[in-house]
Amino acid sequence: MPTKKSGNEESESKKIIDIEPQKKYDEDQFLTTNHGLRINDNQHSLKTGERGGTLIEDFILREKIHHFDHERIPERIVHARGSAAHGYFELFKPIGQYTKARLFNEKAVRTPVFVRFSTVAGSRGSTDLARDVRGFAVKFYTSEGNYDLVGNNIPVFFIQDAIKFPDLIHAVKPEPHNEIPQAASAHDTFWDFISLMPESMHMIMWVMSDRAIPRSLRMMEGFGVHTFRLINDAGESHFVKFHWKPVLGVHSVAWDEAQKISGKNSDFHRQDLWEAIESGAFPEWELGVQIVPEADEHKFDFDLLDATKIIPEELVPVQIIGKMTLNKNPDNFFAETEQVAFNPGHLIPGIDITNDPLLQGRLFSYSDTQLSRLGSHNFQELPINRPVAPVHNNQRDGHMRHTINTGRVSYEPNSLGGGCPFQAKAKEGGFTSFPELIESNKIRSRSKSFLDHFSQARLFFNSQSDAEKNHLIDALCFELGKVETPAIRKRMVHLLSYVEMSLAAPVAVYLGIDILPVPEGYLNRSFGADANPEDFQPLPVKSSVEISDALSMANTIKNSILTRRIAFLFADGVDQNSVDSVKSILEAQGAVVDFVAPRLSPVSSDSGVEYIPNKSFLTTASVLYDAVYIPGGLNSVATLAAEPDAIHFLNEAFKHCKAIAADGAAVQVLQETYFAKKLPKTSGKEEAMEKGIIIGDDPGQLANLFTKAIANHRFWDREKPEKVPA
Ligand code: HDE
Repeated sequence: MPTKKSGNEESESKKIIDIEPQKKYDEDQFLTTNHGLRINDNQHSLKTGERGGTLIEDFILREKIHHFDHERIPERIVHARGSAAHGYFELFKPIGQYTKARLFNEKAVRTPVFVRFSTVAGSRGSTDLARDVRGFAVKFYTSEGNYDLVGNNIPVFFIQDAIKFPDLIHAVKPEPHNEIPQAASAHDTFWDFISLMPESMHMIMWVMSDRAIPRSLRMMEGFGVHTFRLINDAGESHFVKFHWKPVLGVHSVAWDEAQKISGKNSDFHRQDLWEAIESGAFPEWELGVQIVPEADEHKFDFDLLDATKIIPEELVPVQIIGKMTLNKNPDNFFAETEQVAFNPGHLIPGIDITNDPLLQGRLFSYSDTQLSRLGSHNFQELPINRPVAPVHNNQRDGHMRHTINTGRVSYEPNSLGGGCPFQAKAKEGGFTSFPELIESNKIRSRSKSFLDHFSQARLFFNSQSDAEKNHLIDALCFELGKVETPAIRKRMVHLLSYVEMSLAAPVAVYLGIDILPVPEGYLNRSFGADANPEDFQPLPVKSSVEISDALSMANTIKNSILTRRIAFLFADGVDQNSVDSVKSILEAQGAVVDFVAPRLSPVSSDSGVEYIPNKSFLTTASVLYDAVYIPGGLNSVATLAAEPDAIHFLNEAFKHCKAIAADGAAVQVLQETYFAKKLPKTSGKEEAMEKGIIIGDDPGQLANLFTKAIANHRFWDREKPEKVPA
């Protein structure tokens, strides 16, 4: 619909009329100090005369500045940059046969959740589009206490034992002498470490794939990573892996695009999440579980306790049991997103941990890190961390205590407090750890069942589409190309050759390295000083599953354009019908349309109706959109054809394999692009669809074909053969 005024302008002027009188007369709105004193001058400090020095007695100034000086808390050592939202979880399919957790038994209950997504390596102010793992941490506020599923968007991890975590993070973070590079793994220390840790090879495949540069936080999977236990009423245990499957499918951007987005809008993911929720397009994920009976623990060719392994879905299918919806943005970033404190040890009855040595180390780390970050063990009392289940215990005092505990009893057992609070029996909801039988020596070692480091890396690589394989190879060329130490590059290429020659060879050619056999005893440093290195050589295992469709994003859901951003490029004289009809069809399916013009001043259409551009070529960029449309209109088309910024916009969209549509009357603009010679001769044909370029004279038909092309996400197949400069 054409508008005379943008939506923003209207609500802006309305706000002033509505809120101003209320502010003036509402007594609660007076500015006060933190002890409640009303302030009558927030413009001047107290001075010895108009031009005199400031008096130390100005307690109002002192309080304000002191509070300000202490506004920052230490950022998280990892996962510092995050974006979060509130929502709820609904169960479709109770799984009482496996777990007594009410969360997974009560269909009628909507369990509130708070979810924080994050990058790992970058600081709080770093870019969203770094090549990195994404944190996917969910806090369920259940009636039995908070349950935290603190996962990632990648189902495996770099290391097998928690004792290597500080080494890994020191290696990936900016190098300590010069704090370079920020939020990037493409540097010597990271690859030095990785090249000496063959166990990381499966994770490296995921991190070098497009999974590490998601299109949106709303379009990525989540995984619990470790194998956990579910315990039912009878006390029986089943192993479980948790999966979050995004309803919009799993989609990524191109690496060149990711780097450009980092410059054009480093808050790209944060803003995307925020705007989707504000617009009512609530992000959704289905929760799936892979269940393995206790008796099948040793049935697989990998160890369930090894966090560098997945359970291929071909071996154990993912059963969908519920759905999570995020429907509310935080009110305050610091109070909620920054202060939320997750902990894999926040368990509820019916869910328990396993002996995964990576998980075991995490159990200690999270509460410890909260202490240094939030300053006190009373962080559980912060509103965002408070459980909805009542808290009764004898823990007392400490910094910043909020609770006012009454009475004289803070010990148990007691008679003076009537014995309260009582311990709960298991049937009263008390937590009992799974009584796993343990018969072993105290030992620093690793199970031989952890020594296969390559079979699942190979499974991942071989399961990718050709375009995905190319991206992975390109990512390795980029990352290792940034490494300056030749020996590190060599070691990495050797390791890659253990994964798959068709992966290692192009990387070796790019780097100009020969693939040589790896010296004996070198491949695994995960042995102690007194151990025999021979005992720790990687096992040459072949995965029983050779291709897994679930591992390729080419097989993801591609049936929706909900929340996809489409740029309409136009100028004065644009054909109104060509704009309105395509826009209404796209918007009816939930897409978001931005008008992009050479200037921000109103654009008059051929019918005289004015459009207010949301963006100009100066304030936005092709990389911030999923698709581009050029409506007709003689003058508009002529202006754009002569506008280098518009042509660059289109060339970039083509380079990043996006859908591009043009009214039949706008072909002149396309003809100015680098990809002009690849344009289909006829409109609306299969051939056009295959390339993702749609040209048509009938706006309705064009919009429908365009919709299919946008839902397809990207036309990766045209990337290499039809590469254009942009
Ligand atoms: Fe974490 N991790 N981690 N981690 N992790 C933290 O806790 C740690 C690991 C994950 O949005 C820290 O509160 C160790 C695996 C997420 O607030 C810290 C080890 C997985 C988040 C910590 C791991 C994760 C964290 C830093 C190896 C996927 C962000 C701030 C044993 C299953 C949560 C904090 C949020 C955060 C330690 C490995 C996920 C330092 C020691 C594996 C999503 O405690």
